Amino acid sequence: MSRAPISHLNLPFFDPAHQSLARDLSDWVPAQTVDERDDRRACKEWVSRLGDAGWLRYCVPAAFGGALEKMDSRALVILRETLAFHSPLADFAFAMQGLGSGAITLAGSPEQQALYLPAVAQGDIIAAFALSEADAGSDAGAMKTVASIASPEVATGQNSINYTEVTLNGSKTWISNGGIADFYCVFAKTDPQAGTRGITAFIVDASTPGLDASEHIEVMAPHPLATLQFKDCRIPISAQLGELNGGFKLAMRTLDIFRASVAGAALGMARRALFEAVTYAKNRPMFGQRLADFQLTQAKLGEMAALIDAAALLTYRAAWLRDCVGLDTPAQAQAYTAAAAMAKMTATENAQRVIDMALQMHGGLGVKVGTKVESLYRDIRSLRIYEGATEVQQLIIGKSVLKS
Ligand code: COS
Repeated sequence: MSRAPISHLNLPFFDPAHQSLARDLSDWVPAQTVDERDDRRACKEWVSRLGDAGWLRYCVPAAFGGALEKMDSRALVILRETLAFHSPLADFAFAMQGLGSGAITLAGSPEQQALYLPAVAQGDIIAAFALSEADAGSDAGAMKTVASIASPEVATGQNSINYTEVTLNGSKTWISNGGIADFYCVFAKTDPQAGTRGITAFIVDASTPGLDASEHIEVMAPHPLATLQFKDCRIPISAQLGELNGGFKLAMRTLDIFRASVAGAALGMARRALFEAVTYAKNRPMFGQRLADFQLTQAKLGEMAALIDAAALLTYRAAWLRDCVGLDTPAQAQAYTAAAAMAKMTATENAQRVIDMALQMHGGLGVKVGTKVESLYRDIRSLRIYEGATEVQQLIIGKSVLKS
């Protein structure tokens, strides 16, 4: 397998450091052989390898064992694009370490950051982000999981002390890394009447009594995914992440960082599909010539390449806006949120089309289980749904257009 293409990294969005990051990772990934038949075991192995090789250090800031002073969106995009080109499961393992710990990077106390982030960056512990519920996917604010905060008197011999604890009750679903994670960043209602302004984040260690993460969900492109049940799950108040009732905005800010990187993953899969299509078209004899010699094939390849480049430019623009323009003013933050939504929507939708065209070009081989285009066809599908479905991205962009 040749390495993922990197010539597009000459675009002005990138620094020489990004180019060498892509080159180094493009050399490293194809040299890894991971048996991916058991997705949970394989995901743990990818986390461990990505940690040992230092790639997970891009998921956290330098103060806590990260590679760079602050999280760099362009590096995240490049890492995900390159990993997804070779192995969508490796990309998943990488991305979930970042998404699962992102809220701690953004809002954790120094103690929480020191406890979790270096271990995430080493691949020693596995992170997960627990926002969605059965009836609260796109409408994240409609969640029903409740976190009750109380300070019961605890008897200690002759004295009693006041100990503030949080009790979680409810259920989360579609939780990536569910069942293999060591901790979950859980979002729950602390003021159920206050809508999105009544949600708080908490860090819940997987071994906490009252948390059951054993319900694995089988999906068309297998990866670790589970439903979590919280039954009188008690955690100390020190597990609160960020401000009381500030959880919804924290979730949105965390998703904002990673939405541009989902676009990067989609790009990697689309580039791989184009590579497979070109290789096949050049080698497949048909009607006395090669498949690639037909104008119909050339037109399709042209369309695929243009769809990829359009997605790439939006993706790199979003990452560059975050890294180089910043989010300091409301206008900058709004511009970035809309740009990340455009990137995620366009890259995932275009990748689905590109992969479908590549599969069609392969004819019967395209639907044969085990061919690369067949697995890409399944791998890409969930990217149009998770971390904000295409329809949610349209809504975010539309709201931004109206505001501006
Ligand atoms: N950054 C910071 N704050 C944000 C924000 C962002 N990107 N997006 C929204 N907010 C703030 C708003 O400014 C608003 O603040 P105030 O209460 O001070 O007014 C608050 O959050 C609520 O925002 P809004 O009214 O837009 O919330 P909605 O309930 O209408 O939801 C969408 C908006 C649909 C965009 C949101 O629910 C969403 O992103 N849903 C998809 C969730 C998702 O990605 N799920 C997948 C989980 S991971 S696989």
